[in-house]
Amino acid sequence: MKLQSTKCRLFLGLSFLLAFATGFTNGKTHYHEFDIQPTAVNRLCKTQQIMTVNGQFPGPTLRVHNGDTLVIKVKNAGKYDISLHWHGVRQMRNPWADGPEYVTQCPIKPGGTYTYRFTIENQEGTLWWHAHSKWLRATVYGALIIYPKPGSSYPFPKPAREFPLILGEWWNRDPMQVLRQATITGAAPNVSDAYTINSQPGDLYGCSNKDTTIFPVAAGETILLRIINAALNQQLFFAIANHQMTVVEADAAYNKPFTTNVIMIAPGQTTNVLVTANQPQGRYYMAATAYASAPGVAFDNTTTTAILEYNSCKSKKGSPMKPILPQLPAWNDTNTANSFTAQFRGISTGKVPLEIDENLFFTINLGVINCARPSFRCQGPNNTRFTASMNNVSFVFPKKNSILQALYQNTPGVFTTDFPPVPPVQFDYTGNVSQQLWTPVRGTKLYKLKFGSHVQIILQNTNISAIEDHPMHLHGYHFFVVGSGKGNFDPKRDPANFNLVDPPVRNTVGTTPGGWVAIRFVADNPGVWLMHCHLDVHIGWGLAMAFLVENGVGKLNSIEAPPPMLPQC
Ligand SMILES: *[C@@H]1O[C@H](CO)[C@@H](O)[C@H](O)[C@H]1NC(C)=O
Ligand SMILES: *[C@@H]1O[C@H](CO)[C@@H](O)[C@H](O)[C@H]1NC(C)=O
Ligand SMILES: *[C@@H]1O[C@H](CO)[C@@H](O)[C@H](O)[C@H]1NC(C)=O
Ligand SMILES: *[C@@H]1O[C@H](CO)[C@@H](O)[C@H](O)[C@H]1NC(C)=O
Ligand SMILES: *[C@@H]1O[C@H](CO)[C@@H](O)[C@H](O)[C@H]1NC(C)=O
Ligand SMILES: *[C@@H]1O[C@H](CO)[C@@H](O)[C@H](O)[C@H]1NC(C)=O
Ligand SMILES: [Cu+2]
Repeated sequence: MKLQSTKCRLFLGLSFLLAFATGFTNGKTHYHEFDIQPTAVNRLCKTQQIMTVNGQFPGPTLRVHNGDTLVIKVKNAGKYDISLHWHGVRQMRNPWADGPEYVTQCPIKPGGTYTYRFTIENQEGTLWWHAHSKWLRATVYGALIIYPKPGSSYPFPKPAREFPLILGEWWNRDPMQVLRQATITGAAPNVSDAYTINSQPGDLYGCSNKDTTIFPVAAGETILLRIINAALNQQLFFAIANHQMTVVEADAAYNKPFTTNVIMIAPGQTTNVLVTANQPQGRYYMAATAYASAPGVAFDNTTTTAILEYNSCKSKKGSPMKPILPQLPAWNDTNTANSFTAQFRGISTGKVPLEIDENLFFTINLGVINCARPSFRCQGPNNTRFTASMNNVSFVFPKKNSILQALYQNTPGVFTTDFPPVPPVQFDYTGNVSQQLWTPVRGTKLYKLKFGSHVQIILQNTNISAIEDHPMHLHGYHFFVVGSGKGNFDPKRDPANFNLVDPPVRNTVGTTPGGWVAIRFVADNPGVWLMHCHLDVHIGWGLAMAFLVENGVGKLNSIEAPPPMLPQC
């Protein structure tokens, strides 16, 4: 007995030392195998082959606690190159696990394998994972739920039940073919045929009746919906008939709770809401439809539904009662979208940087490439090809290597570090922009940040070819959203109105159409980190850039060594 307890103490001491040395409290390690495979599914009266993980659509839900480690072995049994991104996970010093193809890794080729290994450090809430290769994320996505550390709890009463609620977008075609066609013609890609909730379009579409997603509740209880917008190209409004939602968390950061009838959620964002079943027993539609901010730009104007179903509401004869539809805002209701977003107030996720070392100003532009003469490849407006840029640089993803591998191996010729900190030309960004400014330059340009620097970025929406809300996502970080406004940012007047007290924390933020948004963060995570519009149609046109955050002093402030078996390009 005595011997055993000494051994035990020794073991405890050792594991404590180990945890201390690696900088983590010891969480659990979760092992998963993700097989990327073609899978036949039936939607909208049609059976179609799509790419999935393990044949599941949506893909597997990952459930972990803050402090846990994930080891995910990805095998590509599909026909396309692929990589996976763990959206919103900070990946401290570990950009190797971030996933965007040609940025932090070469894609996993058909038949290939790559193991992502990463630890959740000081994050809790709802995140998600998705393919980060071309348009594969249309069907390759799933929820990543991070519970508080064992022994700690949510900053709100524990809900009776929890559900992931993933909004998606469905084409009656292989999304890769939709992208391919647009890439050839230079025109905008076809809009989707349906939106989905947990991969089901719902019964407002033909032949989706029996497959509608049901969320069961018991009268009186409060449930937590972990809402994720996994749609490829569309911001969405979401509402539940006769029920209010209390927003408690977004992008894995808690906020001061507020109550609303409708939420607006952009691709890349997550929003956790509490819903109390305080209505007469019954069935209530939950519905999502487009918030399409750009006048004149085609969009999918259909509505997806799921059903909030009180347990005892099935009518005696067995045929369920017809649900009530919620009222959703008009597709162009920017005021509702903005006033929803404006309600977010953060609760302490670190300190807001007050002094700024890097004062950056990035324009977010659509644009066109003029063609010498009309051709099959120039089917954009007025015989052009669509393009997009930040600070007039249209981002080119390298092909021969990933940026991070090139950085690590010191391979020249893959990227440059001359991304401009401010627009090369100043103009009235949100006014009537001269067509001479519409065509950007192309390049793989990064912006270098010193480790630990305090960064502010003004993301300025522009009216180059169209005014549109772009949800901008930054990898490897979450950031404080300290301000936003209409028109052109005014560096003299606007900073006085910044919220430096309780700004919300996000990893994806909209740039209001014809306006600007200001974000701040501390560059404490060395690596190569992509920043891009989360409308995939715009990434393909070049609406992206990347940061190169330099190493700090010492091993614990430097990029870790790459894992074995990195895919090669
Ligand atoms: C796009 O839509 C057009 C018009 O409906 C159709 O002819 C074309 O086949 C579609 N292309 C793809 C790739 O879905
Ligand atoms: C949706 O689009 C279709 C086809 O363009 C159009 O006929 C219909 O009026 C639109 N509906 C709404 C609600 O905008
Ligand atoms: C939204 O579009 C409708 C036409 O569908 C139009 O009547 C209305 O004025 C628009 N609202 C805004 C705020 O632009
Ligand atoms: C169409 O393109 C031509 C040639 O580039 C240009 O002169 C003209 O202004 C353009 N018109 C519009 C409406 O964009
Ligand atoms: C945006 O530019 C277009 C011309 O491309 C112009 O017609 C429109 O008035 C501009 N919008 C604003 C708000 O100035
Ligand atoms: C972008 O650069 C191109 C090439 O120098 C130039 O023609 C265009 O006017 C620039 N546009 C802007 C918005 O800076
Ligand atoms: Cu965009």
